[in-house]
Amino acid sequence: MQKEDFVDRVLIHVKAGDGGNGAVSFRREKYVPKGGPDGGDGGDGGFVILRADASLSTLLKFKYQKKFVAQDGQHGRGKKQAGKSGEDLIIDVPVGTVVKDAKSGEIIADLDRHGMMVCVVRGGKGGRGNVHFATSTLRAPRIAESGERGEERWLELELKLLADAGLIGFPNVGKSSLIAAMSNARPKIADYPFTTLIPNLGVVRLNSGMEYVLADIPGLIEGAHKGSGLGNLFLRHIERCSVLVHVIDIACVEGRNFLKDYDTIMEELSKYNIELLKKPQILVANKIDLLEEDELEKRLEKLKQYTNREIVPVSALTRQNIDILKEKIAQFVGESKLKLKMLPAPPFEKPKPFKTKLELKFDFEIVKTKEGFVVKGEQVEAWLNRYSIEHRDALVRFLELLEKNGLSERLKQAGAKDGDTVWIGSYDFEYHE
Ligand SMILES: Nc1nc2c(ncn2[C@@H]2O[C@H](COP(=O)(O)OP(=O)(O)OP(=O)(O)O)[C@@H](O)[C@H]2O)c(=O)[nH]1
Ligand SMILES: [Mg+2]
Repeated sequence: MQKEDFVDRVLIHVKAGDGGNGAVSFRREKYVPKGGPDGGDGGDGGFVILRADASLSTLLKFKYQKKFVAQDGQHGRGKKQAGKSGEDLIIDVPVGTVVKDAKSGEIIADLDRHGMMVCVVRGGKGGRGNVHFATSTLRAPRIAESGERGEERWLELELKLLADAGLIGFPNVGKSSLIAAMSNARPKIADYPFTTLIPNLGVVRLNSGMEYVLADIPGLIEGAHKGSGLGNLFLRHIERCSVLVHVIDIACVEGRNFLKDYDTIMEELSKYNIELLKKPQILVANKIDLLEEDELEKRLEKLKQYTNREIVPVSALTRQNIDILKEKIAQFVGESKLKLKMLPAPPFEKPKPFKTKLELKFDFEIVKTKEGFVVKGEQVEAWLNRYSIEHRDALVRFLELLEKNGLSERLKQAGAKDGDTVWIGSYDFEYHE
């Protein structure tokens, strides 16, 4: 498996808020027996929005939460009071997350900039209150719109795991042992060079909740930039890490010279791509458990003088200073992520709330059942959802509309006789020719 194949993938379900219903209400004043309509509008449902955040590195949090629901809009009330709109729900995902519709596989967005946002489901439009329905002939309208349901869908989130930091160094210095001590990765560890043949990724999590992705990269040797020991392949992976963690065997178990080791690795980096030397680099002196304290001090001092870099002495074996190293890398990763955050995100425009389109001319079916004749159709459902026909004027208006679209004629064709029952939604009436 190549590093390109380390993919985090999760399915989540998102639902936007429903719109609130419009109110049917009439003014009540002293000495005015029947005031005009004053039912306010329902609020719009909240949207669900995904936002890229450079401080995140993985999709792990979605293993624990998969359902996301934005707030509903509130219903309208009397005295023309509009219902409050539902709050939008913003879900933060790592930069680099590709958002797909889980059903169709269609790519909705590629969130590759910090702060970039995409609306994945629209809140339902709030219904209008009866104030909007007064006309010269209908002064006290008992009719209002219901709120629309918010959209919902399953999403697939996919993230190519890119290592924030990479462990580099000679073979056998303890890179795999270190990633095993710091993260969830469980690579093969053995006392011979070139144990690791492909990069391993691990997620390091700190007590603060911060997390980053660490790569264990196979050992480099002299001539790596020319391809020795597949080094050029591994150097390509190193190019993609923002922080380098350079591991040195300070105990020099194989009679190595740690200063020379340091130089060799630095030279291979620079020969492959001089830009690699500009990456933030932490020096890790591993295997300190093998040295007496005096000897260790002497060697660390020498290394410091020679490299002029910050050094973290650790032991992957005894875990001494592992937590300090985790924090140190986190600090470097945090700084490099800060730079990512400076890049401007493309502008975000929130779409309009969702509202079903209602047609004045439409077709429908008459289905004969034991209970009577049922009027059915997509637009019939849409109209019934928009207007609750327990309000008298809404019912009258809808029956008129159905009649214009040929209701009586269709019922007759279907074999309806005087006295038969006809169903429209939950409303039933008797058919007369
Ligand atoms: N005493 C001691 N031994 C260690 C320490 N860290 C690693 N080792 C040993 O060093 C050997 C090599 O460790 P690995 O983690 O496989 O080294 P590597 O750098 O991943 O090696 P390659 O994959 O070959 O590049 C193993 O025998 C480890 O047990 C340490 O801190 N102290
Ligand atoms: Mg290894």
